[in-house]
Amino acid sequence: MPTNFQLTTAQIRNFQDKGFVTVDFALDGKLLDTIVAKVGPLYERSRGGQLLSGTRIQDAWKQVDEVRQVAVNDRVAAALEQLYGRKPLPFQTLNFPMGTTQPAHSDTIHFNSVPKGFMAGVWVALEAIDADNGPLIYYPGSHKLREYSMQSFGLGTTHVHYPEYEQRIRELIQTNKLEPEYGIMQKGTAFIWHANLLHGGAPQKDPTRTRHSLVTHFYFAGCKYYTPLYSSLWRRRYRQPFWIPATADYVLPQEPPAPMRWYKRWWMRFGLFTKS
Ligand SMILES: O=C(O)CCC(=O)C(=O)O
Repeated sequence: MPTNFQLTTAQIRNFQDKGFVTVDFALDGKLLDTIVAKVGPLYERSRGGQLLSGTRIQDAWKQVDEVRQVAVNDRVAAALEQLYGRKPLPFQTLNFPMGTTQPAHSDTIHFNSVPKGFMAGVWVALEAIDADNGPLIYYPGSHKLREYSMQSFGLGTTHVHYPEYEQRIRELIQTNKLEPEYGIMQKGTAFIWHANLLHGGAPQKDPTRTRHSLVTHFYFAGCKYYTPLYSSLWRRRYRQPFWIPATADYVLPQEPPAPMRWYKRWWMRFGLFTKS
Protein backbone atom coordinates (compact mmCIF):
# COMPACT_ATOMS: atom_id res chain seq x y z
CA MET A 1 0.00 0.00 0.00
CA PRO A 2 1.52 3.39 -0.91
CA THR A 3 2.37 5.61 2.05
CA ASN A 4 3.43 9.20 2.48
CA PHE A 5 5.45 8.38 5.59
CA GLN A 6 8.63 10.46 5.88
CA LEU A 7 11.40 10.61 8.43
CA THR A 8 12.18 14.08 9.74
CA THR A 9 15.42 15.85 8.83
CA ALA A 10 16.57 15.38 12.42
CA GLN A 11 15.96 11.62 12.21
CA ILE A 12 17.90 11.33 8.97
CA ARG A 13 20.75 13.35 10.42
CA ASN A 14 20.78 11.13 13.53
CA PHE A 15 21.08 8.05 11.33
CA GLN A 16 23.91 9.58 9.32
CA ASP A 17 25.83 10.91 12.33
CA LYS A 18 25.19 8.20 14.91
CA GLY A 19 24.30 5.14 12.83
CA PHE A 20 20.79 4.57 14.18
CA VAL A 21 17.39 6.17 14.50
CA THR A 22 14.38 5.36 16.68
CA VAL A 23 11.05 5.70 14.93
CA ASP A 24 7.40 5.38 15.87
CA PHE A 25 5.81 3.74 12.84
CA ALA A 26 2.44 3.61 14.62
CA LEU A 27 2.50 -0.17 14.49
CA ASP A 28 -0.77 -1.65 15.69
CA GLY A 29 -0.40 -2.73 19.34
CA LYS A 30 -2.82 -5.63 18.83
CA LEU A 31 -0.75 -6.90 15.91
CA LEU A 32 2.34 -6.89 18.15
CA ASP A 33 0.46 -8.73 20.93
CA THR A 34 -0.67 -11.33 18.40
CA ILE A 35 2.95 -11.88 17.36
CA VAL A 36 3.97 -12.43 20.99
CA ALA A 37 1.07 -14.85 21.52
CA LYS A 38 1.57 -16.83 18.31
CA VAL A 39 5.38 -17.00 18.35
CA GLY A 40 5.45 -17.97 22.07
CA PRO A 41 4.77 -21.68 21.53
CA LEU A 42 7.55 -21.87 18.92
CA TYR A 43 10.37 -21.11 21.37
CA GLU A 44 12.44 -23.92 22.86
CA ARG A 45 11.52 -24.60 26.48
CA SER A 46 12.69 -26.86 29.26
CA ARG A 47 10.45 -29.71 30.40
CA GLY A 48 9.10 -27.36 33.08
CA GLY A 49 8.06 -24.90 30.37
CA GLN A 50 10.86 -22.39 31.06
CA LEU A 51 12.25 -20.57 28.03
CA LEU A 52 15.67 -21.96 27.18
CA SER A 53 18.46 -19.42 27.37
CA GLY A 54 19.35 -17.97 23.98
CA THR A 55 16.19 -19.26 22.34
CA ARG A 56 15.10 -17.36 19.24
CA ILE A 57 13.05 -18.08 16.13
CA GLN A 58 14.47 -17.30 12.74
CA ASP A 59 11.94 -16.54 10.01
CA ALA A 60 8.84 -16.93 12.15
CA TRP A 61 7.10 -15.03 9.33
CA LYS A 62 6.69 -18.40 7.59
CA GLN A 63 4.48 -19.62 10.44
CA VAL A 64 3.03 -16.39 11.80
CA ASP A 65 1.75 -14.03 9.14
CA GLU A 66 1.67 -11.07 11.53
CA VAL A 67 5.50 -11.23 11.64
CA ARG A 68 5.57 -10.99 7.86
CA GLN A 69 3.20 -8.00 8.02
CA VAL A 70 5.66 -6.09 10.23
CA ALA A 71 8.62 -7.10 8.02
CA VAL A 72 6.92 -5.68 4.91
CA ASN A 73 5.30 -2.68 6.59
CA ASP A 74 5.08 0.13 4.03
CA ARG A 75 6.08 2.88 6.47
CA VAL A 76 9.21 0.98 7.47
CA ALA A 77 10.01 0.49 3.78
CA ALA A 78 9.49 4.21 3.07
CA ALA A 79 11.86 5.18 5.89
CA LEU A 80 14.55 2.79 4.71
CA GLU A 81 14.25 4.00 1.15
CA GLN A 82 14.68 7.56 2.40
CA LEU A 83 17.83 6.56 4.32
CA TYR A 84 19.46 4.41 1.63
CA GLY A 85 18.02 5.72 -1.64
CA ARG A 86 17.20 2.19 -2.79
CA LYS A 87 14.25 -0.14 -2.44
CA PRO A 88 14.58 -2.18 0.78
CA LEU A 89 14.26 -5.97 0.54
CA PRO A 90 13.49 -7.80 3.80
CA PHE A 91 15.20 -11.20 3.88
CA GLN A 92 15.16 -12.50 7.45
CA THR A 93 13.31 -12.10 10.73
CA LEU A 94 14.39 -13.03 14.26
CA ASN A 95 12.06 -13.16 17.25
CA PHE A 96 13.44 -13.06 20.78
CA PRO A 97 11.45 -13.69 23.98
CA MET A 98 14.28 -12.59 26.31
CA GLY A 99 17.35 -10.35 26.24
CA THR A 100 20.01 -11.91 24.03
CA THR A 101 23.18 -10.76 25.86
CA GLN A 102 24.70 -10.99 22.39
CA PRO A 103 28.21 -9.48 22.42
CA ALA A 104 28.72 -6.32 20.35
CA HIS A 105 29.17 -6.92 16.64
CA SER A 106 28.57 -5.19 13.36
CA ASP A 107 26.05 -6.82 11.03
CA THR A 108 28.59 -6.41 8.23
CA ILE A 109 30.25 -9.58 9.60
CA HIS A 110 27.07 -11.54 8.81
CA PHE A 111 25.56 -9.70 5.84
CA ASN A 112 27.09 -7.42 3.27
CA SER A 113 26.56 -6.35 -0.30
CA VAL A 114 28.35 -5.17 -3.42
CA PRO A 115 28.37 -2.18 -3.42
CA LYS A 116 29.03 -2.36 0.30
CA GLY A 117 26.83 -1.39 3.20
CA PHE A 118 23.39 -1.84 1.65
CA MET A 119 22.00 -3.65 4.66
CA ALA A 120 19.99 -2.51 7.71
CA GLY A 121 18.31 -3.98 10.77
CA VAL A 122 14.91 -2.83 12.00
CA TRP A 123 14.34 -3.92 15.60
CA VAL A 124 10.86 -3.55 17.06
CA ALA A 125 10.04 -3.58 20.79
CA LEU A 126 7.07 -5.93 21.17
CA GLU A 127 6.76 -4.81 24.77
CA ALA A 128 8.24 -1.97 26.86
CA ILE A 129 12.00 -2.27 27.22
CA ASP A 130 13.84 -0.79 30.19
CA ALA A 131 17.26 -1.15 31.79
CA ASP A 132 16.25 -4.40 33.53
CA ASN A 133 14.87 -6.63 30.78
CA GLY A 134 17.88 -6.74 28.47
CA PRO A 135 17.75 -3.66 26.20
CA LEU A 136 19.78 -3.32 23.05
CA ILE A 137 23.25 -1.92 23.66
CA TYR A 138 24.86 0.09 20.89
CA TYR A 139 27.76 2.43 20.28
CA PRO A 140 26.70 5.69 18.60
CA GLY A 141 29.03 6.72 15.79
CA SER A 142 30.71 3.29 15.54
CA HIS A 143 29.24 2.87 12.03
CA LYS A 144 31.93 5.33 10.89
CA LEU A 145 34.72 2.89 11.76
CA ARG A 146 35.98 0.85 8.85
CA GLU A 147 34.21 -2.42 8.15
CA TYR A 148 36.00 -5.21 10.02
CA SER A 149 36.00 -8.69 8.53
CA MET A 150 37.53 -11.89 9.85
CA GLN A 151 40.57 -11.19 7.64
CA SER A 152 40.96 -7.69 9.13
CA PHE A 153 41.65 -9.44 12.43
CA GLY A 154 43.71 -12.24 10.88
CA LEU A 155 41.04 -14.80 11.73
CA GLY A 156 39.84 -17.83 9.79
CA THR A 157 36.55 -17.61 7.98
CA THR A 158 34.43 -20.09 9.88
CA HIS A 159 32.07 -19.83 12.80
CA VAL A 160 34.67 -21.52 15.00
CA HIS A 161 36.57 -18.21 15.10
CA TYR A 162 33.55 -16.05 15.87
CA PRO A 163 34.34 -15.75 19.64
CA GLU A 164 37.74 -14.32 18.65
CA TYR A 165 35.98 -11.79 16.41
CA GLU A 166 33.85 -10.77 19.41
CA GLN A 167 36.98 -10.36 21.53
CA ARG A 168 38.58 -8.12 18.88
CA ILE A 169 35.44 -6.00 18.80
CA ARG A 170 35.61 -5.62 22.59
CA GLU A 171 39.20 -4.40 22.19
CA LEU A 172 38.17 -2.06 19.39
CA ILE A 173 35.51 -0.51 21.63
CA GLN A 174 38.10 0.05 24.36
CA THR A 175 40.77 1.43 22.02
CA ASN A 176 38.33 3.87 20.44
CA LYS A 177 36.81 4.73 23.84
CA LEU A 178 33.32 4.12 22.47
CA GLU A 179 30.55 4.82 24.95
CA PRO A 180 27.46 2.60 24.99
CA GLU A 181 23.85 3.67 24.89
CA TYR A 182 20.86 1.47 25.68
CA GLY A 183 17.65 0.92 23.77
CA ILE A 184 15.10 1.95 26.38
CA MET A 185 11.92 1.94 24.35
CA GLN A 186 8.18 1.94 24.54
CA LYS A 187 6.26 -0.94 23.04
CA GLY A 188 6.01 -0.47 19.27
CA THR A 189 9.13 1.69 18.92
CA ALA A 190 11.41 0.68 16.05
CA PHE A 191 15.18 1.05 16.09
CA ILE A 192 16.86 1.15 12.68
CA TRP A 193 20.56 0.42 12.69
CA HIS A 194 23.18 1.00 10.04
CA ALA A 195 24.89 -2.21 8.85
CA ASN A 196 28.17 -1.16 10.48
CA LEU A 197 26.81 0.04 13.85
CA LEU A 198 28.30 -1.95 16.75
CA HIS A 199 25.42 -3.33 18.76
CA GLY A 200 24.33 -6.30 20.84
CA GLY A 201 22.15 -7.22 23.81
CA ALA A 202 22.78 -5.79 27.30
CA PRO A 203 22.59 -8.21 30.26
CA GLN A 204 19.07 -8.95 31.45
CA LYS A 205 19.20 -7.81 35.07
CA ASP A 206 15.79 -9.27 35.86
CA PRO A 207 15.70 -12.85 34.53
CA THR A 208 12.07 -13.30 35.54
CA ARG A 209 10.89 -10.86 32.87
CA THR A 210 10.46 -11.26 29.14
CA ARG A 211 11.88 -9.01 26.45
CA HIS A 212 9.81 -9.74 23.38
CA SER A 213 11.28 -8.24 20.24
CA LEU A 214 11.35 -8.75 16.51
CA VAL A 215 14.17 -7.75 14.19
CA THR A 216 13.96 -7.75 10.41
CA HIS A 217 17.12 -7.69 8.33
CA PHE A 218 17.03 -5.86 5.01
CA TYR A 219 19.20 -5.74 1.93
CA PHE A 220 18.58 -3.19 -0.82
CA ALA A 221 17.79 -3.57 -4.51
CA GLY A 222 20.42 -3.64 -7.22
CA CYS A 223 23.24 -5.24 -5.21
CA LYS A 224 24.98 -8.58 -4.91
CA TYR A 225 24.68 -10.12 -1.46
CA TYR A 226 27.15 -12.20 0.52
CA THR A 227 28.09 -13.60 3.93
CA PRO A 228 31.40 -12.03 5.06
CA LEU A 229 31.91 -14.46 7.96
CA TYR A 230 32.38 -17.29 5.46
CA SER A 231 34.13 -15.23 2.77
CA SER A 232 37.83 -14.91 2.15
CA LEU A 233 39.77 -12.42 0.07
CA TRP A 234 39.70 -14.97 -2.74
CA ARG A 235 36.23 -16.34 -2.49
CA ARG A 236 33.05 -14.55 -1.57
CA ARG A 237 30.15 -16.59 -0.22
CA TYR A 238 27.38 -15.03 -2.26
CA ARG A 239 23.82 -15.68 -1.22
CA GLN A 240 20.52 -15.60 -3.02
CA PRO A 241 18.11 -14.39 -0.37
CA PHE A 242 14.45 -15.25 -0.54
CA TRP A 243 12.73 -11.87 -0.09
CA ILE A 244 9.95 -11.87 2.45
CA PRO A 245 6.81 -11.65 0.31
CA ALA A 246 4.73 -8.49 0.28
CA THR A 247 1.46 -10.44 0.34
CA ALA A 248 0.28 -13.59 2.10
CA ASP A 249 -0.36 -15.57 -1.10
CA TYR A 250 3.25 -16.65 -1.59
CA VAL A 251 4.74 -20.03 -2.38
CA LEU A 252 7.95 -20.95 -0.56
CA PRO A 253 10.81 -22.43 -2.57
CA GLN A 254 11.22 -26.17 -2.01
CA GLU A 255 13.60 -27.14 0.82
CA PRO A 256 16.31 -29.65 -0.09
CA PRO A 257 15.55 -33.20 1.10
CA ALA A 258 16.29 -33.83 4.81
CA PRO A 259 19.66 -35.68 4.44
CA MET A 260 20.92 -32.80 2.27
CA ARG A 261 19.85 -30.30 4.95
CA TRP A 262 21.84 -32.25 7.57
CA TYR A 263 24.87 -32.40 5.26
CA LYS A 264 24.65 -28.66 4.56
CA ARG A 265 24.38 -27.82 8.27
CA TRP A 266 27.43 -29.93 9.06
CA TRP A 267 29.54 -28.43 6.33
CA MET A 268 28.39 -24.88 7.18
CA ARG A 269 30.51 -25.24 10.33
CA PHE A 270 33.50 -25.20 8.04
CA GLY A 271 32.19 -22.42 5.85
CA LEU A 272 31.59 -24.63 2.85
CA PHE A 273 27.92 -23.72 2.62
CA THR A 274 26.19 -20.57 3.73
CA LYS A 275 22.65 -19.98 4.80
CA SER A 276 20.67 -18.11 2.22
O1 LIG B 1 18.15 -8.18 20.27
C1 LIG B 1 19.29 -8.13 20.70
O2 LIG B 1 19.55 -8.11 21.92
C2 LIG B 1 20.46 -8.08 19.75
C3 LIG B 1 20.05 -8.40 18.34
C4 LIG B 1 21.18 -8.33 17.39
O3 LIG B 1 22.28 -8.01 17.74
C5 LIG B 1 20.98 -8.62 15.97
O4 LIG B 1 19.88 -9.03 15.55
O5 LIG B 1 21.94 -8.41 15.17
